[in-house]
Amino acid sequence: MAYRWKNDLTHADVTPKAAWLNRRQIMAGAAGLGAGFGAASIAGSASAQDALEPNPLEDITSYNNFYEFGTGKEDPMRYADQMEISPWSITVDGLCDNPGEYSLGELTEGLTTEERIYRFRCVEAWSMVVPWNGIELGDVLAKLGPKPEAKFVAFETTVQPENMPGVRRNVIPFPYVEGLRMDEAMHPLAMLATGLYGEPMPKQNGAPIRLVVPWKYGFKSIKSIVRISFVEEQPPATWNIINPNEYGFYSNVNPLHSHPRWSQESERVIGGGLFSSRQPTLMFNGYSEVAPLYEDMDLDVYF
Ligand SMILES: Nc1nc2c(c(=O)[nH]1)N[C@H]1C(S)=C(S)[C@@H](COP(=O)(O)O)O[C@H]1N2
Ligand SMILES: [Mo]
Repeated sequence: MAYRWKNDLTHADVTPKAAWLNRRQIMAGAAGLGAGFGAASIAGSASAQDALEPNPLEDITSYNNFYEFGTGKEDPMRYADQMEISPWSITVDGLCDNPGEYSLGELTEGLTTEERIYRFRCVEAWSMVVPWNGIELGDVLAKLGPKPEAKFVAFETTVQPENMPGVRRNVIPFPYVEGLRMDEAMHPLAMLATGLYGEPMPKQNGAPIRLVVPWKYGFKSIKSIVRISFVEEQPPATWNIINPNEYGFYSNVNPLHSHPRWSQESERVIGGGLFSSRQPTLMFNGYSEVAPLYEDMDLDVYF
Protein backbone atom coordinates (compact mmCIF):
# COMPACT_ATOMS: atom_id res chain seq x y z
CA MET A 1 0.00 0.00 0.00
CA ALA A 2 1.45 3.33 -1.07
CA TYR A 3 0.42 5.26 2.04
CA ARG A 4 -1.68 4.95 5.12
CA TRP A 5 -4.32 7.61 5.23
CA LYS A 6 -4.10 9.81 8.29
CA ASN A 7 -7.28 11.01 9.87
CA ASP A 8 -7.35 14.79 9.87
CA LEU A 9 -9.54 15.10 12.92
CA THR A 10 -9.97 13.01 16.04
CA HIS A 11 -12.13 13.50 19.07
CA ALA A 12 -9.04 14.54 20.97
CA ASP A 13 -8.90 17.57 18.68
CA VAL A 14 -12.43 18.57 19.40
CA THR A 15 -14.41 17.53 22.41
CA PRO A 16 -15.25 14.43 24.45
CA LYS A 17 -18.02 12.11 23.32
CA ALA A 18 -20.28 13.22 26.16
CA ALA A 19 -20.15 16.78 24.91
CA TRP A 20 -21.15 15.64 21.43
CA LEU A 21 -24.06 13.71 22.81
CA ASN A 22 -25.18 16.82 24.67
CA ARG A 23 -24.30 19.18 21.89
CA ARG A 24 -27.85 20.24 21.16
CA GLN A 25 -28.43 21.13 24.78
CA ILE A 26 -25.12 22.97 24.97
CA MET A 27 -25.86 24.82 21.76
CA ALA A 28 -29.30 25.69 23.03
CA GLY A 29 -27.75 27.04 26.22
CA ALA A 30 -25.09 28.98 24.35
CA ALA A 31 -27.54 30.43 21.86
CA GLY A 32 -27.91 33.63 23.85
CA LEU A 33 -24.19 34.25 23.45
CA GLY A 34 -24.37 33.94 19.70
CA ALA A 35 -23.88 30.87 17.55
CA GLY A 36 -20.27 31.70 16.74
CA PHE A 37 -19.22 31.86 20.33
CA GLY A 38 -21.09 28.67 21.22
CA ALA A 39 -19.53 26.69 18.42
CA ALA A 40 -16.03 27.95 19.09
CA SER A 41 -16.14 27.23 22.80
CA ILE A 42 -17.35 23.68 22.23
CA ALA A 43 -15.04 22.83 19.37
CA GLY A 44 -11.99 24.38 20.99
CA SER A 45 -9.48 25.60 18.43
CA ALA A 46 -10.59 23.22 15.69
CA SER A 47 -11.66 26.16 13.46
CA ALA A 48 -10.61 24.90 10.02
CA GLN A 49 -11.92 21.43 10.84
CA ASP A 50 -15.35 22.54 12.02
CA ALA A 51 -16.86 21.21 8.82
CA LEU A 52 -16.08 17.70 10.03
CA GLU A 53 -17.89 17.84 13.34
CA PRO A 54 -19.45 14.42 13.68
CA ASN A 55 -23.21 14.22 13.88
CA PRO A 56 -24.52 13.24 17.30
CA LEU A 57 -24.97 9.50 17.86
CA GLU A 58 -28.69 10.12 17.96
CA ASP A 59 -28.76 11.33 14.32
CA ILE A 60 -26.55 8.50 13.13
CA THR A 61 -28.70 5.80 14.75
CA SER A 62 -32.20 7.15 14.10
CA TYR A 63 -32.10 8.20 10.43
CA ASN A 64 -31.03 5.14 8.46
CA ASN A 65 -31.42 3.28 5.21
CA PHE A 66 -31.51 -0.47 5.82
CA TYR A 67 -34.28 -1.82 3.63
CA GLU A 68 -34.10 -5.28 5.19
CA PHE A 69 -36.05 -3.63 8.01
CA GLY A 70 -38.31 -1.46 5.86
CA THR A 71 -38.08 1.59 3.63
CA GLY A 72 -38.74 4.20 6.34
CA LYS A 73 -35.79 6.07 7.85
CA GLU A 74 -36.94 5.05 11.34
CA ASP A 75 -37.65 1.40 10.52
CA PRO A 76 -34.05 0.27 11.15
CA MET A 77 -34.05 1.97 14.56
CA ARG A 78 -37.30 0.18 15.42
CA TYR A 79 -36.63 -3.29 14.02
CA ALA A 80 -32.89 -3.89 13.59
CA ASP A 81 -32.68 -5.01 17.20
CA GLN A 82 -34.21 -8.31 16.01
CA MET A 83 -31.22 -9.11 13.77
CA GLU A 84 -29.03 -11.90 15.12
CA ILE A 85 -25.33 -11.01 15.00
CA SER A 86 -23.71 -13.50 17.32
CA PRO A 87 -22.12 -15.72 16.27
CA TRP A 88 -21.25 -14.06 12.95
CA SER A 89 -19.57 -15.85 10.11
CA ILE A 90 -18.24 -14.45 6.85
CA THR A 91 -17.80 -16.67 3.83
CA VAL A 92 -14.78 -15.81 1.70
CA ASP A 93 -14.74 -17.37 -1.74
CA GLY A 94 -13.71 -16.93 -5.36
CA LEU A 95 -10.30 -16.02 -6.74
CA CYS A 96 -8.20 -15.89 -3.57
CA ASP A 97 -5.57 -17.91 -1.73
CA ASN A 98 -7.38 -18.10 1.62
CA PRO A 99 -11.07 -18.88 1.09
CA GLY A 100 -13.16 -20.22 3.94
CA GLU A 101 -15.54 -19.42 6.75
CA TYR A 102 -14.22 -16.69 9.01
CA SER A 103 -15.58 -15.52 12.34
CA LEU A 104 -15.51 -11.75 12.77
CA GLY A 105 -12.53 -12.14 15.08
CA GLU A 106 -10.62 -14.29 12.60
CA LEU A 107 -11.25 -11.83 9.77
CA THR A 108 -9.94 -8.83 11.70
CA GLU A 109 -7.28 -10.57 13.81
CA GLY A 110 -3.87 -8.92 13.70
CA LEU A 111 -5.10 -5.86 11.78
CA THR A 112 -5.05 -2.29 13.01
CA THR A 113 -8.31 -0.74 14.16
CA GLU A 114 -8.60 2.99 13.59
CA GLU A 115 -11.09 5.76 14.07
CA ARG A 116 -11.96 7.71 10.93
CA ILE A 117 -14.28 10.64 10.79
CA TYR A 118 -15.80 10.61 7.32
CA ARG A 119 -18.38 12.59 5.46
CA PHE A 120 -21.22 10.31 4.38
CA ARG A 121 -23.35 11.31 1.39
CA CYS A 122 -26.50 9.42 0.45
CA VAL A 123 -27.66 9.44 -3.19
CA GLU A 124 -30.92 10.92 -1.85
CA ALA A 125 -28.97 14.17 -1.29
CA TRP A 126 -28.59 14.17 2.47
CA SER A 127 -25.34 13.91 4.41
CA MET A 128 -23.87 13.33 7.84
CA VAL A 129 -20.42 13.11 9.39
CA VAL A 130 -19.73 9.79 11.11
CA PRO A 131 -16.87 8.79 13.43
CA TRP A 132 -16.35 5.19 12.34
CA ASN A 133 -14.10 2.57 13.92
CA GLY A 134 -12.75 -0.20 11.78
CA ILE A 135 -9.98 -1.50 9.61
CA GLU A 136 -8.78 -0.68 6.14
CA LEU A 137 -10.57 -2.85 3.63
CA GLY A 138 -7.27 -3.33 1.78
CA ASP A 139 -5.68 -4.85 4.89
CA VAL A 140 -8.44 -7.46 5.11
CA LEU A 141 -8.35 -8.22 1.40
CA ALA A 142 -4.55 -8.55 1.42
CA LYS A 143 -4.86 -11.11 4.21
CA LEU A 144 -7.33 -13.10 2.08
CA GLY A 145 -4.82 -13.16 -0.78
CA PRO A 146 -6.58 -12.04 -3.95
CA LYS A 147 -5.31 -13.79 -7.10
CA PRO A 148 -4.21 -11.59 -10.01
CA GLU A 149 -7.31 -12.66 -11.98
CA ALA A 150 -9.56 -11.10 -9.33
CA LYS A 151 -10.64 -7.77 -10.81
CA PHE A 152 -13.57 -7.03 -8.49
CA VAL A 153 -14.66 -7.84 -4.95
CA ALA A 154 -18.30 -8.57 -4.19
CA PHE A 155 -20.16 -8.31 -0.88
CA GLU A 156 -23.41 -9.76 0.39
CA THR A 157 -25.63 -8.88 3.39
CA THR A 158 -27.22 -11.37 5.76
CA VAL A 159 -30.83 -12.39 5.05
CA GLN A 160 -32.90 -13.25 8.12
CA PRO A 161 -36.54 -13.28 7.03
CA GLU A 162 -37.80 -14.11 10.49
CA ASN A 163 -36.00 -11.06 11.91
CA MET A 164 -36.31 -8.64 9.00
CA PRO A 165 -39.73 -7.20 8.14
CA GLY A 166 -38.49 -5.63 4.90
CA VAL A 167 -37.21 -9.00 3.72
CA ARG A 168 -40.53 -10.64 4.53
CA ARG A 169 -42.31 -8.00 2.44
CA ASN A 170 -39.70 -8.17 -0.36
CA VAL A 171 -39.42 -4.39 -0.55
CA ILE A 172 -36.41 -4.85 -2.87
CA PRO A 173 -34.62 -8.06 -3.95
CA PHE A 174 -32.49 -9.63 -1.23
CA PRO A 175 -29.77 -10.43 -0.37
CA TYR A 176 -28.49 -6.87 -0.74
CA VAL A 177 -25.31 -7.11 -2.81
CA GLU A 178 -22.56 -4.64 -3.72
CA GLY A 179 -19.14 -4.58 -5.27
CA LEU A 180 -16.00 -2.58 -5.94
CA ARG A 181 -13.30 -2.75 -8.55
CA MET A 182 -10.18 -4.22 -6.94
CA ASP A 183 -8.18 -0.99 -7.13
CA GLU A 184 -11.04 0.92 -5.49
CA ALA A 185 -11.26 -1.72 -2.77
CA MET A 186 -7.51 -1.47 -2.12
CA HIS A 187 -7.65 2.33 -1.79
CA PRO A 188 -6.65 3.30 1.76
CA LEU A 189 -9.83 5.34 2.26
CA ALA A 190 -12.09 2.28 1.95
CA MET A 191 -12.81 0.61 5.26
CA LEU A 192 -14.69 -2.19 6.94
CA ALA A 193 -16.30 -0.56 9.94
CA THR A 194 -17.04 -2.49 13.11
CA GLY A 195 -18.19 0.40 15.26
CA LEU A 196 -18.88 4.08 15.62
CA TYR A 197 -18.27 6.56 18.42
CA GLY A 198 -15.90 3.99 19.90
CA GLU A 199 -18.70 1.48 20.52
CA PRO A 200 -19.58 -1.71 18.61
CA MET A 201 -21.60 -1.02 15.47
CA PRO A 202 -25.27 -0.35 16.24
CA LYS A 203 -27.45 -2.88 14.44
CA GLN A 204 -29.27 -0.23 12.42
CA ASN A 205 -25.90 0.91 11.04
CA GLY A 206 -24.89 -2.55 9.85
CA ALA A 207 -23.60 -4.59 12.78
CA PRO A 208 -21.29 -6.30 13.19
CA ILE A 209 -19.31 -5.29 10.09
CA ARG A 210 -20.14 -3.06 7.13
CA LEU A 211 -18.39 -1.38 4.26
CA VAL A 212 -17.65 2.37 4.27
CA VAL A 213 -16.59 3.94 0.97
CA PRO A 214 -16.72 7.67 1.72
CA TRP A 215 -16.26 8.94 -1.85
CA LYS A 216 -19.27 7.00 -3.13
CA TYR A 217 -22.98 7.35 -2.53
CA GLY A 218 -24.11 5.67 0.68
CA PHE A 219 -25.76 2.68 -0.96
CA LYS A 220 -22.34 1.30 -1.94
CA SER A 221 -21.54 1.00 1.79
CA ILE A 222 -23.22 -2.38 2.26
CA LYS A 223 -24.19 -3.39 5.79
CA SER A 224 -23.99 -6.58 7.87
CA ILE A 225 -21.67 -8.44 5.50
CA VAL A 226 -21.71 -12.26 5.42
CA ARG A 227 -19.89 -12.93 2.15
CA ILE A 228 -16.81 -11.53 0.41
CA SER A 229 -16.12 -12.91 -3.08
CA PHE A 230 -13.20 -12.25 -5.39
CA VAL A 231 -14.43 -12.27 -8.98
CA GLU A 232 -13.25 -11.58 -12.49
CA GLU A 233 -16.34 -9.80 -13.84
CA GLN A 234 -18.18 -6.76 -12.48
CA PRO A 235 -20.52 -8.20 -9.83
CA PRO A 236 -24.21 -7.29 -9.43
CA ALA A 237 -25.04 -4.33 -7.19
CA THR A 238 -28.52 -4.03 -5.73
CA TRP A 239 -29.56 -0.48 -6.72
CA ASN A 240 -27.86 -0.81 -10.08
CA ILE A 241 -29.95 -3.93 -10.78
CA ILE A 242 -33.16 -2.25 -9.62
CA ASN A 243 -32.65 0.85 -11.76
CA PRO A 244 -29.45 1.08 -13.86
CA ASN A 245 -30.45 4.45 -15.32
CA GLU A 246 -30.56 6.03 -11.89
CA TYR A 247 -27.84 4.14 -10.01
CA GLY A 248 -24.57 3.26 -11.68
CA PHE A 249 -22.15 0.58 -10.56
CA TYR A 250 -19.52 3.19 -9.69
CA SER A 251 -21.77 5.75 -8.00
CA ASN A 252 -18.99 8.13 -7.13
CA VAL A 253 -20.36 11.28 -5.51
CA ASN A 254 -20.52 13.74 -8.41
CA PRO A 255 -22.31 17.09 -8.16
CA LEU A 256 -22.14 17.46 -11.96
CA HIS A 257 -24.03 14.25 -12.71
CA SER A 258 -27.68 14.73 -11.78
CA HIS A 259 -29.87 11.89 -10.71
CA PRO A 260 -32.65 11.72 -13.33
CA ARG A 261 -35.13 12.93 -10.72
CA TRP A 262 -33.06 15.44 -8.72
CA SER A 263 -29.90 17.51 -8.73
CA GLN A 264 -26.81 16.29 -6.89
CA GLU A 265 -25.28 19.77 -6.62
CA SER A 266 -26.10 20.22 -2.98
CA GLU A 267 -27.06 18.17 0.06
CA ARG A 268 -29.22 18.50 3.14
CA VAL A 269 -27.10 18.27 6.27
CA ILE A 270 -28.87 16.03 8.77
CA GLY A 271 -29.23 17.70 12.15
CA GLY A 272 -27.65 20.90 10.85
CA GLY A 273 -28.93 22.65 13.97
CA LEU A 274 -28.00 26.31 14.15
CA PHE A 275 -25.91 26.06 11.01
CA SER A 276 -27.07 26.14 7.41
CA SER A 277 -29.07 23.08 6.51
CA ARG A 278 -27.78 22.75 2.92
CA GLN A 279 -24.25 22.68 1.61
CA PRO A 280 -22.65 22.24 -1.80
CA THR A 281 -21.78 18.66 -2.71
CA LEU A 282 -18.11 18.07 -3.50
CA MET A 283 -16.67 15.88 -6.24
CA PHE A 284 -15.85 12.48 -4.75
CA ASN A 285 -17.53 13.84 -1.60
CA GLY A 286 -14.37 15.89 -1.04
CA TYR A 287 -12.02 12.88 -1.15
CA SER A 288 -10.12 14.07 -4.21
CA GLU A 289 -7.24 11.67 -3.52
CA VAL A 290 -9.28 8.95 -5.27
CA ALA A 291 -9.37 10.87 -8.56
CA PRO A 292 -6.45 8.88 -10.09
CA LEU A 293 -8.61 5.72 -9.92
CA TYR A 294 -10.89 7.24 -12.56
CA GLU A 295 -8.39 9.11 -14.70
CA ASP A 296 -9.24 7.29 -17.90
CA MET A 297 -12.98 7.15 -17.38
CA ASP A 298 -15.80 9.39 -18.55
CA LEU A 299 -17.65 9.82 -15.26
CA ASP A 300 -20.88 10.68 -17.08
CA VAL A 301 -20.80 7.29 -18.78
CA TYR A 302 -19.43 5.36 -15.79
CA PHE A 303 -21.55 7.16 -13.19
N1 LIG B 1 -27.73 -4.30 3.44
C1 LIG B 1 -27.98 -3.01 3.22
N2 LIG B 1 -26.95 -2.14 3.19
C2 LIG B 1 -27.20 -0.82 2.97
C3 LIG B 1 -28.51 -0.35 2.73
C4 LIG B 1 -29.58 -1.30 2.76
O1 LIG B 1 -30.76 -0.99 2.58
N3 LIG B 1 -29.27 -2.62 3.03
N4 LIG B 1 -28.73 0.99 2.47
C5 LIG B 1 -27.60 1.76 1.95
C6 LIG B 1 -27.85 3.18 1.89
S1 LIG B 1 -28.90 3.74 0.66
C7 LIG B 1 -27.24 4.06 2.72
S2 LIG B 1 -27.43 5.72 2.53
C8 LIG B 1 -26.41 3.58 3.84
C9 LIG B 1 -26.92 4.15 5.14
O2 LIG B 1 -26.05 3.89 6.20
P1 LIG B 1 -26.40 4.43 7.65
O3 LIG B 1 -27.80 4.00 7.96
O4 LIG B 1 -25.40 3.83 8.56
O5 LIG B 1 -26.30 5.92 7.59
O6 LIG B 1 -26.40 2.17 3.97
C10 LIG B 1 -26.32 1.48 2.73
N5 LIG B 1 -26.13 0.06 2.97
MO1 LIG C 1 -28.43 5.99 0.44
